[in-house]
Amino acid sequence: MKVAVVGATGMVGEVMLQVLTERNFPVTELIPVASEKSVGKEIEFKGKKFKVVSMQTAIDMKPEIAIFSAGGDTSKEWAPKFAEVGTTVIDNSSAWRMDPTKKLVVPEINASVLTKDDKIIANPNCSTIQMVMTLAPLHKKYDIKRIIVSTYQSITGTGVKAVRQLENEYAGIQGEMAYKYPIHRNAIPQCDVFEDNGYTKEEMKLVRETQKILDDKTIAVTATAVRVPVVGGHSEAVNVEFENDFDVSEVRSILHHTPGITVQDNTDTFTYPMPLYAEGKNDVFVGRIRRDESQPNTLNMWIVADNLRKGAATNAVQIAEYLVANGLV
Ligand code: 2RA
Repeated sequence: MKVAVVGATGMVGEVMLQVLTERNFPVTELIPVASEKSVGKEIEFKGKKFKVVSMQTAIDMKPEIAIFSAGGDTSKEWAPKFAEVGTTVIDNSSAWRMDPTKKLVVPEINASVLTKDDKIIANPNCSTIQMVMTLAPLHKKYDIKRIIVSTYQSITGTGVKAVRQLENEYAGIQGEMAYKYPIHRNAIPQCDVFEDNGYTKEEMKLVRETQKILDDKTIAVTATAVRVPVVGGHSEAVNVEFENDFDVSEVRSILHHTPGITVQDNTDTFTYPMPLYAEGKNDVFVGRIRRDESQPNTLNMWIVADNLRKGAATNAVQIAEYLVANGLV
C-alpha cells in the first residue's frame, strides 16, 4: 500500500513513521511529504531511504492513504486535493474535526461510523483522545452527566520550538520563545489562543470533540488546560458525574478490560500513572480512581498518555488499520 506521511519531518510525523514500523502496517511504498525546504531530504523507513517530496508530487503518486500532521491551514488546502485522486486522508489537525460532514474517530470507540465514502477523517486532539478512551466505557455503563477536566500538558504538544525553549531555560540561555512566558519552573494556564468566552481553543476542543465522539450533546464539559515543563505526555485530572451510581471496583474492572487502557491504581504501592513512564507507550494509563465524596454518582481519575502516540500518531495509524481491515481503502 502506498502511504503518504504529510509532515514527515515534524515531531508527530517522526513518531508516525515509528508506529507504522512497530505495527508492521502494510506500507509497500512510503511517500514522505514536507515543506518545500525539506524536499529532497532523505528519511529512513524500515531500513530503506525515501526522498521527501512536495505535496503535488505526492498527489500525483496517488497514495491509498495520506496521514497528515502538518497544521490546519495545510490540511484545509491539500487534504481535498488528495481526496480528489481517491486517497483517504487521516488528518491530525483541528481543521476538519468539527465539520459535520467529517468523522472524528477514536477506533476503540467509534470506528464503526467509517465508510468507504469517508475520504477525509479527523484524528481528535491528543488531550481529548486520552480522556474519551477512559470515559467511553464508563459512559456506556453509567451515563455521563458532567465532566470537569484539568490538563497538565507536555511541551511536545507545542512542538520542537517549545522543547528548545525549555532546554535553553535549563541552560540559562535566552533563546526563541514558544510561549509568552518561561516554561522552566512554571505552569502556564494557556494552551493555544483564547476564544471570546475566555476559554482557550484547547479547552473548547475537550468540550466539543468529547460530545462529538461520544455522540451526546447533553454531556456537560468544562476544562482548564495548563502547559507544564514535561515531555513524556499529557496528564489529566478528571471529575465525572454520572446519571447513575457506580461501584469503584467495577469501574476499575471495566477499565482494566478495555483495550488500549492500562489501570495503574494502588495507593498501598504508590502505583499511579506518570508521564515519565508513559512516554513511548501506546496505551492510556488510568489511576487515582476514587469516589468524589463531595457529591453523589461522581468519580475522580488521573489519566496519562503519550500525546505524540495515542494522542496523535498511534490513533491515526489505528484508524488506517481499521480502514484496511474492513476493506474501506
Ligand atoms: C497541544 N493538543 O498539546 C495541542 C496540540 N498538539 O498543544
